Amino acid sequence: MAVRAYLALGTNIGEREQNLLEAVKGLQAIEGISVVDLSAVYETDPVGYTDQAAFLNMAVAIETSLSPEALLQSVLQLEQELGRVRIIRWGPRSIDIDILLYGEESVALPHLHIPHPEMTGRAFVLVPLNDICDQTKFIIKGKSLKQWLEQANDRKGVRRWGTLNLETGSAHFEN
Ligand code: GSY
Repeated sequence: MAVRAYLALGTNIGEREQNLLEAVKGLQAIEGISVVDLSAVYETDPVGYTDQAAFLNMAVAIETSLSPEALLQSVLQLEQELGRVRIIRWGPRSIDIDILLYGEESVALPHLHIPHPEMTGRAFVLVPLNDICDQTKFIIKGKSLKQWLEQANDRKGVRRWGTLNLETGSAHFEN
């Protein structure tokens, strides 16, 4: 049975919109994954290590027949195939793909935690996710995503940038 899962994509090295497009196309090409919705693309101030370039972030909804672990392996492999470059921990990277939600399941393995443990404090994750996800359905650490979004204090650092069109394989910059 297919499960709806949500992924977060981020990039701040190279042709950022191309990196996102390649990642979405790559996800679509994986057996057992069907991309069903895309958020808008947001330009976001770096969080954590702040002395680095702005990111483009977005969220992707998929339907998947893969288990959480198989999904993680597929995503890690895709990052490698896309030539993921990450210079330092918390630093610049060409593509990052994180599993945020896998249905309403919780996963607690040494190498995989779902819901993603850091998603509730990151406006660069919550704002895109809000485009494509029912914000009242998922309760994480006792609060709905709507509540987490309302209390996210770095929302000003998240600006709508444009959209991706999977059918035409193009990015549309809005400003
Ligand atoms: O966790 C993903 C990598 N990352 C990001 C990001 O994707 N966006 C923003 N705005 N800041 C970030 N800091 C890190 S690390």
